[in-house]
Amino acid sequence: MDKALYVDALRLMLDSRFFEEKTEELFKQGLIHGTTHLANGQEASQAGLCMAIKDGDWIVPTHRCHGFTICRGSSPFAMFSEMFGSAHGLAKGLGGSMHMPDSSHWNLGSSAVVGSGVPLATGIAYSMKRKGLNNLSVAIFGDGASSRGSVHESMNLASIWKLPVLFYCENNKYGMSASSDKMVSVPKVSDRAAAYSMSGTTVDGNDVTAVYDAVINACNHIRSGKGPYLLEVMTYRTKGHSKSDRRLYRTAEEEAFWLAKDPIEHLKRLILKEGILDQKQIDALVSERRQYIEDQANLALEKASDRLTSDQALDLVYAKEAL
Ligand SMILES: Cc1ncc(C[n+]2csc(CCOP(=O)(O)OP(=O)(O)O)c2C)c(N)n1
Repeated sequence: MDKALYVDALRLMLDSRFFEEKTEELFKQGLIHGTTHLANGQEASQAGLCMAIKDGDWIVPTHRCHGFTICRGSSPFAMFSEMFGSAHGLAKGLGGSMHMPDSSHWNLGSSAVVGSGVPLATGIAYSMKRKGLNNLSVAIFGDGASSRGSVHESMNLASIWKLPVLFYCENNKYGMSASSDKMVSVPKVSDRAAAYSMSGTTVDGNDVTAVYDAVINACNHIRSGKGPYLLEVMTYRTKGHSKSDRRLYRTAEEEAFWLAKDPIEHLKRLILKEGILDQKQIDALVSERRQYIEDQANLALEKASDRLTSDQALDLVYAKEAL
């Protein structure tokens, strides 16, 4: 990653972190309903991927989608609105935290069904190949999802048909309470690439520069017609799986180890070391981004009662002819 991009990466990562912090606060205040999956600690994976792909490349995220959605370019106002159930939301308030599609930013959105986005991304890649486009799709999935049949079927077909798809495994060490060390039968998820005659590798997912470089490399491979690529990024979710998780399945020592590897603090140190910004400028950027997210949340809250009528909602859910 060119040093000129470091500050852009920090800005995106701060927006993602503050979005998660604000979301947690709003949940605790009872202003958001349902559930949510926070990705604190995974910001380098989200920013590194989204900065390295191009306009027209589609992503299909997971239930832990907020950071990817922000980094792909969606408005935090529309994302907060979605969680408030308002008509200003990305899915007009009908989806909530796990369903934030945004076609204007090439984001198909996600679903609660673990691993279900992978065949969809593979289908997008098939369509791109048929149309002769030089774009690709990114199938984002977790270490837990990596054991699902839909993921293996997609990899097999993508390899046979040499589809332009990046299989992007965000390994945050756990699928709910199950450690990937115990639940995945190979040392690294990227080892699975060989079984599908694909290229693949594993990188430090808490170092945005490593993620970015690895994605660029994978995309060059895919765009040159060599077929799909499996990239695994190693990271850690510092919060629980969802809002009710007390994290009893892991130790305080393990959490402290990963907190010391915080991707945002790592990038700040790099920016200081390279003399790109000084501490005062970093602090100013942090305050600016915190305030930006706060303002977006407040605006969404002010307009939260602008809801679809039930007729408008039904028009969106069912095709007119079907009614
Ligand atoms: C098909 C299916 N099986 C089980 C679940 C319940 N479930 C929700 S999230 C999750 C863990 C997913 O882990 P991973 O793929 O590693 O993603 P992460 O939550 O760590 O981001 C499970 C098992 C589900 N939603 N869908």
